[in-house]
Amino acid sequence: MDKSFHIENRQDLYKNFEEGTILLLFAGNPIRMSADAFYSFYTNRNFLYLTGLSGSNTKGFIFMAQLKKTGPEEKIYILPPDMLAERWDGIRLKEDEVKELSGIENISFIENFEKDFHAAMNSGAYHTVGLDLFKLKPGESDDVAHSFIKYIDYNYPFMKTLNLYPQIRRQRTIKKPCEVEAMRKAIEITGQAIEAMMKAAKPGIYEYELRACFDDVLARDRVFMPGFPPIISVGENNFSIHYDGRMGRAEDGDMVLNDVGARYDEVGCDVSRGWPVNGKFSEKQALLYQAAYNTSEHMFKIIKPGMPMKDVDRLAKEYVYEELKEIGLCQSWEDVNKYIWHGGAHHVGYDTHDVVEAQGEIRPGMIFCVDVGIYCQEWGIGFRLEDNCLVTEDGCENLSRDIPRTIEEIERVMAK
Ligand SMILES: [Mn+2]
Repeated sequence: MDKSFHIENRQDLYKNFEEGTILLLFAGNPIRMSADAFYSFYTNRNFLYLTGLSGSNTKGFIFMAQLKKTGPEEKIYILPPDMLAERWDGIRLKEDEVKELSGIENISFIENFEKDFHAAMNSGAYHTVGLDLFKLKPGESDDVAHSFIKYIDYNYPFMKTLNLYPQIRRQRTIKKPCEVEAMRKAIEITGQAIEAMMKAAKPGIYEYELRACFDDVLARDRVFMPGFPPIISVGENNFSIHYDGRMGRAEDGDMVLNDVGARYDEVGCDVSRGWPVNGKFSEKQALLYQAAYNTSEHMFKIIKPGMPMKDVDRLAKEYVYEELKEIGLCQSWEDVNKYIWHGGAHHVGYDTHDVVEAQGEIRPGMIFCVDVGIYCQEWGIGFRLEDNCLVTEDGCENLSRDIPRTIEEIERVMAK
């Protein structure tokens, strides 16, 4: 992503806060797995959105913006060069690289942060510090921002604090053209990987073999970490929505489920396809798949700006119900819950379940999933059809439409 994107994100953020506010964002710290082993470091996405910096060499970085009368003053605190540490953990980002990626001119070393912050607190020029105070659940353990707010409360009790998260979330709701472009590339790579799995499939194949196929295609496009842990399941395992195993073996007549997404420029997509491992839909599979497909097509026809976001799941469910009634599986509305286990209209972007403000109406520039899952345990058939929908000025575009999705397209790809 060009740094102009991140510069604009910061400018948009500053507009919402008064002079005399300090904004602080932390890249985060590695989380310990066991003994002296750590989980792969993953840069806080709001930090990335505002600075353009991510990856294992951003551990511990801090971004500070001081909103002064003369305008915002920005600074990034990075780790200093350290020959011995870099020998083990890899080369650290240099000052000029950080400047180039972020568009922030003022770079300092992390050891200076406390001193600078103390000086700002005692300068009399600031009344508020804003931090990203997101927590998924109230009882969740503190991250670096939550720990730091306690430090502020203790050392500078006169200072007000506020949560930047709602404003950043508001900004992330509408995607800029460069994000849409990155999303298109992520989807293109994902499509190649799904097609490769379709072509490799045959009765007897294991989930781990399909997974290896997926990883291989992504790696060729230098995507070493997908947007989220891929869900690649077969047969009965398709009934576990967030399945995490790899040892399932596809028997002749089983369906394969892929709920996967590559990332490009850190922007991730989320696409699901369900298809028969033997390359030919059975009669029952075709009936259910066509129901999901018709529903999805219907949704892409009606989604447009102004429609309430919550209607996407509701209307999809109502449409599937009509389809299942036609097939004879549903007699009354209550029956539909036997087959529809989830909605799926979540936004995508830097996060797979993207951080947005989406309670209200659909607006141009939003990208969210249209996900139709049908789980018919009595027939042993479960799958979902999930595509990524870009809202345009007068309707929407199915960004993942080129990834095989009709019965004919899937059977044609698998016949090759
Ligand atoms: Mn999804």
